[in-house]
Amino acid sequence: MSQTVGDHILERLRDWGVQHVFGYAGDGINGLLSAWQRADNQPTFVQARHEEMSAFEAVGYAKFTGRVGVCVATSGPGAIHLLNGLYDARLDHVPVVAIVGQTARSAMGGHYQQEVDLHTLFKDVANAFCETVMVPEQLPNVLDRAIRIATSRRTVTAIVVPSDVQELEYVAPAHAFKMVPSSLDLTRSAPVPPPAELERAAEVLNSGSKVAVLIGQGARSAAAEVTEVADVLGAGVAKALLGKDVLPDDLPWVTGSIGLLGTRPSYEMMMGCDTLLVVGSNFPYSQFLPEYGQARAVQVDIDPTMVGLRYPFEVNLVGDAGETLRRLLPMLRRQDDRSWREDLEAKVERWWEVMQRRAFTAADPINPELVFHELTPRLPDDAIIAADSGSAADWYARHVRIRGEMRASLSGTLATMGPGVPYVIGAKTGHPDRPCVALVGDGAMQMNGINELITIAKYWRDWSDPRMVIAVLHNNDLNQVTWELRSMGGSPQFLPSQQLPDFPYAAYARSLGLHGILVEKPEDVGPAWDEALTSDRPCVVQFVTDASVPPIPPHATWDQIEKMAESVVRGDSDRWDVVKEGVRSKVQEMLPGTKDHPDQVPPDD
Ligand SMILES: Cc1ncc(C[n+]2csc(CCOP(=O)(O)OP(=O)(O)O)c2C)c(N)n1
Ligand SMILES: [Mg+2]
Repeated sequence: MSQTVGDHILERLRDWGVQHVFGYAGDGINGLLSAWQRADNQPTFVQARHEEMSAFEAVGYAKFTGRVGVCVATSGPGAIHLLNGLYDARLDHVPVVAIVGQTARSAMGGHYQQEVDLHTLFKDVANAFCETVMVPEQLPNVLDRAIRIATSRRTVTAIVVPSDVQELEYVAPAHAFKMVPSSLDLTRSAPVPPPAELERAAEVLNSGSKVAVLIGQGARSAAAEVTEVADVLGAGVAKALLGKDVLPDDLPWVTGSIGLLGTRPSYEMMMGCDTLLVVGSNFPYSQFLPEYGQARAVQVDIDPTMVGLRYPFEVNLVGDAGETLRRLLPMLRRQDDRSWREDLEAKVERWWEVMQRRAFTAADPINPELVFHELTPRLPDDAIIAADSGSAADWYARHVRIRGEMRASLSGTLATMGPGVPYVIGAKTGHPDRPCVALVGDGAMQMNGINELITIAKYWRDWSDPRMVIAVLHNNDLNQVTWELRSMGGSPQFLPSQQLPDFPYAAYARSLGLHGILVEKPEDVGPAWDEALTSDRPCVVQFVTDASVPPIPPHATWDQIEKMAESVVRGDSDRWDVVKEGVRSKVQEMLPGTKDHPDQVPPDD
């Protein structure tokens, strides 16, 4: 039976095991859409409100399922809208394939409607592979390469299909000159460094007595090996943001997040170590790693182009994290002096006490830290969690304690606003049986999350477990940037850029047939989480939070904290009268006692 190019693209996607495609319609892909109808919607088309959301959904799907994410958009404006989501994928090393339309071949170059130079548009984001299908015989090769390259290099690829080509009859490549055949198979490979390189790494690691380990998402399949290495070396393990769910936080030697959003124990471990092992992480902020020359360092990464970037490593092992560590382990000598590790464990224990204390510090009306603190014990073991960029990322990084089968992510490298809600839509599409939680600021909700609630309302009945909670930090402020302005820009708050208009998030959710809860009192925070996490439908919880609670970085000195507090007090708007008494006193409440190691002070009681 004859097939169009559109039919063939969908068949080939099915052959690759692609079950869902995230997209938005337009006449640049009409040929594909009519093929979709003939294909009885297989793979399933998931419709967003905006192509950027389709791309984010593909990223969330790929992050939480480990499969390739596929998104589709029309030519011109649709392709342009995809861009930010595609960059999110590319920067976080997530495999995503974009399929976009283009004007018909007869009009190309004619300054035609919705014709933009898609190769130039995608030149950077899809630099690994971007190809236009001009004749049917280019398929299946172009599609296969797009999937294979995206998957094996964990990156973004793009296929451009002019609208008239989508409707041509598909003709397979012939066994002939200038024809390129193709095949479907993709096997996983796990490269390992040669024994001599492993010996060099082992020598470095065995020479230290205070070993710090930093893991990222590249260690995902190596949790057991990292655990064993850390045990043998008597090390603590810090986690880069994208590696937050690689190891649970109930292990006493896991120091938690690192960096500006990180924990004090991670910071102190890095500042005090004499040896550093980085596994599967491209954590960019070298000021949170040991002083240059302080530590001998080894890196393990699967990508030879990503090693040696962040620290003057002595040995850069290129290989699969699990396989490499498995081969390294027999070469490592057990550290008998456990004092470094015991000291780290004590710091971690104290840190959680500090977190608890911070969460219960009074605020007006709700301390955002309390929202995250109350969430953690209520999270189901199999929850999937997404945080948006904004102060939510701070509280997520520090307060959410990973355990069980939980998965969690955010836009780690692009740090874009907006992926929180679409990530969990992508997650639910891949795992309809798992509860999902998105932690999102009001700015991000107004940017796009509100619209994407419509998508949730459209699809939630298809999910076998309907639980999806969208938690909104309603602080009427672009708070993260406000604090950045205060601590780095020296400006109290520039209201014309920072202040946000009000919006009834919970009531709006209810108007869509979802559940919505407005929380205005600290004592209602826990019960609201309970209600949301047991709801029979997706639920928006609108937490009215205090914008004056400072996201204190782990390395902040007392002076810096006081400066942040003063910057609020200096704020000249009436709105800030509420906090006049000050973040200063609040900060002091949170960090009683000492100017030297504020975060390390145990609670008074
Ligand atoms: C697309 C995009 N625009 C702007 C920024 C800069 N930015 C980072 S966090 C933030 C504020 C987020 O505000 P909101 O969502 O209300 O969260 P809050 O910090 O108030 O909790 C901004 C503007 C960004 N990261 N991404
Ligand atoms: Mg906000």
